[in-house]
Amino acid sequence: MLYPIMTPSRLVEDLAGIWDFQLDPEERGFAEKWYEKPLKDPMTMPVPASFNDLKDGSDFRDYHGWVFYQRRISLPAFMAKQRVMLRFDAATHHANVYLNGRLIAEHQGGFLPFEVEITDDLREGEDNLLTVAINNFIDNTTLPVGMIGNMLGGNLGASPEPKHPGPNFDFFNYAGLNRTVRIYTTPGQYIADLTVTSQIDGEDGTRPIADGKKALLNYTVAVGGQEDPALARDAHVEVYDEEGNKVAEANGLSGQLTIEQARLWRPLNAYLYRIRVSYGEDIYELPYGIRTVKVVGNRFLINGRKFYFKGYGKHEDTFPHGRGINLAMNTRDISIMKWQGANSFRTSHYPYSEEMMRQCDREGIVVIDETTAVGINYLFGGGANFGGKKVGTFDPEHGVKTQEHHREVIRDLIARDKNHACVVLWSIANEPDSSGQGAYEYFKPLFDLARELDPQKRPVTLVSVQMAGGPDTDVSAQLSDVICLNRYYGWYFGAPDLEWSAQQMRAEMDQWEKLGKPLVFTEFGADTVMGMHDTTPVMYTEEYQLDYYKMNLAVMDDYPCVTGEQVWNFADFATSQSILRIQGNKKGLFTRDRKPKLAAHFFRDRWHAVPDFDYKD
Ligand code: GCB
Repeated sequence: MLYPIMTPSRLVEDLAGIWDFQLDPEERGFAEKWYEKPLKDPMTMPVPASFNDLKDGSDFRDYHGWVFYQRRISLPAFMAKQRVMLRFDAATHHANVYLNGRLIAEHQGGFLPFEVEITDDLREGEDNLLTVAINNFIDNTTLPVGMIGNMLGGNLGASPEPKHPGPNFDFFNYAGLNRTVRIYTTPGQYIADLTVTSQIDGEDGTRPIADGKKALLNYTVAVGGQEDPALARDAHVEVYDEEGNKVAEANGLSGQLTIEQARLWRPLNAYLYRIRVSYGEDIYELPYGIRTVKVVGNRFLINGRKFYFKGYGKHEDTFPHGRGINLAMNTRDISIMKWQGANSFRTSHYPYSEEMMRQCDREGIVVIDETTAVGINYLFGGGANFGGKKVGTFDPEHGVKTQEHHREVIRDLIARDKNHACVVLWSIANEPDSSGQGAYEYFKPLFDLARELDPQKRPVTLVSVQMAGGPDTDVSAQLSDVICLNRYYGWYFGAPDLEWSAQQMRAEMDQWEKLGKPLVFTEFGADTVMGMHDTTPVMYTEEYQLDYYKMNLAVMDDYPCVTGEQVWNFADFATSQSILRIQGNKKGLFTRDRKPKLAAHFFRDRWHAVPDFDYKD
């Protein structure tokens, strides 16, 4: 799906602003058809943002159910001949969209875009009533997964079981219109999609590739509107370099472009071409970086050189935006990454905004792109609680029912992010029960799907939970191109005995090393309360976090297959309340407002010393 941009043929109108908003705790909204007329007693609500932290009281913050967003829209007469689209970048998690009282779209899944054509629904010369009903409901059919119970353990003697499922994952269930809502226009015959792959003449991605080689770009343009063979034949594609010089062109809806002396997109040294497509009256432009990604043995190669991931698992989480898009903080975060000598992050545990992906393309930040599949794991909290009976994650009767939606998410994620140079690895899921009965049957088709759909054939992984064990039990050993491990030796396992923890970690690593695949630590970390210090490094102090990391890194550095370290987490973040969470998860190297803890300075020294390429060779 194309990101909406202004071009000589397209207008984009951002619907950001203060909308009307109403909670619907008594579930009257649909029966009383709130979407047909102005909301009765609305409060104000900014869009885009999560609503949760914007008004006070736990009834509001922890609200569960339907909410209604509303505003009026109208379109200037000069746009009347255009095709008009209404696009939501992310509505979390379920959305029903009404225009002038009529349901025009429904979407499940809170982190990927959807759009609907409204050309014929708009009343010309009048205001139009746009209502978006959103539900933050999660259960064993949704991604992320919800369940009754508390994965982090509740207090003893807690109040009766909640009426609805809560998160089976460790981040606050922020909801609402989290990302931009836009109207955009195109001509009637329009460019619907663009797919580009590249090849460097004479190179297969296994040897270092220099700039200045010939690059071949294969492109396919999908179009919509009335079919017209002449328009298709005359479709024109041009490639411009960063200085604005035209370096290649071709005709037709698919074909090959030749750049005689290509400059490559490199981590922390990005180079983006501009691919400009014209089809009839429509014009669209795609920023595009040329680079190769390949796994050979236990090496992860970018442009033929062994890459070492230095970075983080992150969250889209700021105050008071919640999971609402925060362009300023994204910019700050990338600046901090560079300050620290990092080169990458994982979009844990859902696809991030398109703006962030485009910014990573520009800034040369390498991304592991993850789906919304977090919580496919009923091992947490001792198993899903069906009348006290423990059941397996993939149990046909009571287990997760997520596979169909999981397929949709993989399809939509790849459709959205397939052209990004920054994306080098797809993560199908975070910490599923990958050693559970039925795990292989669940995941094999999803890996196959990702491999089939990705035009660039990037490697595919799932991010493994410690409880899944080693290569003998964890299906990721068979399925993943890159082994991604979340490990908490010295925190959840073995703390505070770091020596013993190191021994356990080595024993596990001896197993993985034999597999001969590249391995990235996608999570390791210790909760650390900023400002808590001690001469003896006890848990939760900044000194313990530092010692914890030194121990983990000493082990990782001894294993040649380890091709990356991504700490958990970049910054402290909001979670559900529990006795294990102190106003949120405190494993950040930075506080939630991005102030460095002791360990942040340690990583700054380390990551400026550890090279981006050829580490340990
Ligand atoms: C994990 C999860 C992550 C949690 C983290 C923790 O394994 O993948 O979502 O936040 O552990 O801090 O417990």
